[in-house]
Amino acid sequence: MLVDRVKIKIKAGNGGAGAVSFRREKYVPNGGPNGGDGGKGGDIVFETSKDMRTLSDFRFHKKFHAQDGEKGKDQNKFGKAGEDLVIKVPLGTVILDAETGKVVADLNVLGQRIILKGGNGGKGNARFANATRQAPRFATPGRKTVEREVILELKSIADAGLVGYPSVGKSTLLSVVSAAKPKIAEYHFTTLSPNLGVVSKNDNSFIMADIPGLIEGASEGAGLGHYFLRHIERTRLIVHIVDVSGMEGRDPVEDYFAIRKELENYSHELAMKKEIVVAAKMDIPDSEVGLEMLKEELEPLGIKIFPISAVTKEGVSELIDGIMDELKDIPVPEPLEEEGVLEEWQDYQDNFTYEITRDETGMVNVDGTLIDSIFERIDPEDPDSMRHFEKLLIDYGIIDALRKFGVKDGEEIRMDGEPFDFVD
Ligand SMILES: Nc1nc2c(ncn2[C@@H]2O[C@H](COP(=O)(O)OP(=O)(O)OP(=O)(O)O)[C@@H](O)[C@H]2O)c(=O)[nH]1
Ligand SMILES: [Mg+2]
Repeated sequence: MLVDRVKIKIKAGNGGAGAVSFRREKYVPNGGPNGGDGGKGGDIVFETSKDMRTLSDFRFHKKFHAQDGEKGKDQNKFGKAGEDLVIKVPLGTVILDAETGKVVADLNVLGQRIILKGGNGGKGNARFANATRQAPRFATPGRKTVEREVILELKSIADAGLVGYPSVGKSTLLSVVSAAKPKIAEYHFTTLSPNLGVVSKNDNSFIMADIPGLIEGASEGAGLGHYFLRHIERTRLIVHIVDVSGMEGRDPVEDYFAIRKELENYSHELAMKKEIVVAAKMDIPDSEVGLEMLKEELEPLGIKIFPISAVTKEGVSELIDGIMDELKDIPVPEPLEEEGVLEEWQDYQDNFTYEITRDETGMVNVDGTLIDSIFERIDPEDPDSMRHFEKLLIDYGIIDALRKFGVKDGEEIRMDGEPFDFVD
């Protein structure tokens, strides 16, 4: 089964916590603070590959968490940064926000792109020493990151897309004009997932996509047609292959219009793309008859027909010239517009800070934008909401941080100025 749409979870690494530690020297009873900063969490990086053709790697692997940064250490040593997690995807993969369906990123160029940034490490206590506070007993926690659920959707990037009924010779043509080695056989639906090949001639080249055969009703899902048509949504030129040999007992003119109808039903935009027609299997006797029928119907409509035989290679070179000629005048499609999701996510994360301090009276205070945002999400009158509140405190590492800070069971603390009893 073709896998070209998957839902996965991604999360950049948390920042490591800053350390609380003091110098220990011979004869020096109370050395200065020397707790180092925590390391930055690893990023989530997507890398496009032109050799990957499906998203099947994601069928069973759906959770991608980059490494957390290490905690800071004593002697002013920084914690190690978490390793980035590089996720390889086929060229042409679109990332959508699973919650809103918004376009997060359109990975339509070869290379790497950071999608989620790792959390910054917390600051060690060494950083908090000043003239009046010589022995700070606190450090800041690393920045926690948020897990995001995204949908990966593959929309192949190709200049020319081969469409047509099953067994008309699409894959055979691709194998003859490029280095691609698609499966070829006389039965229908030999091709089960799109194949890409680079076609080069003289100093020019373009990418050709071979998709599985279409049948009537493809636009409504017959033969998985819908999935396949997605792959040619972004091709610049449609190369419509019609078997004119009559060897399957079908009428080439009817075939042509039936496929046109499916393209139109799928999307008007797709149907509006420039198209050229290839009359295939010209080496077979009787194909001349089919070619004439097709010419008679299509030439008055201004449609160009290229007769070829992938077996004898007759007409193939002229077809490549013809495709290159058409592509000269068709602009490269713009990538999908990214809808500001990455900025929103980053913003959200950047604002997530909190600090634990102990004031002159000994009271522990927890403040910061993270606390604000948690309070925004709870209703103190509602027990369910308060359970959620506790869970959030645990998830964001605040309980742990308080415990490490030295808060004892039953001790009263203030969060955002509100009194709470710290109960483990
Ligand atoms: N005689 C002749 N046979 C051809 C030619 N091109 C393809 N064939 C044969 O037609 C059959 C189908 O070819 P494929 O290339 O697999 O067809 P397809 O359009 O990719 O088919 P699906 O992947 O099933 O949609 C194979 O048996 C090929 O050998 C040609 O130019 N001449
Ligand atoms: Mg095929």
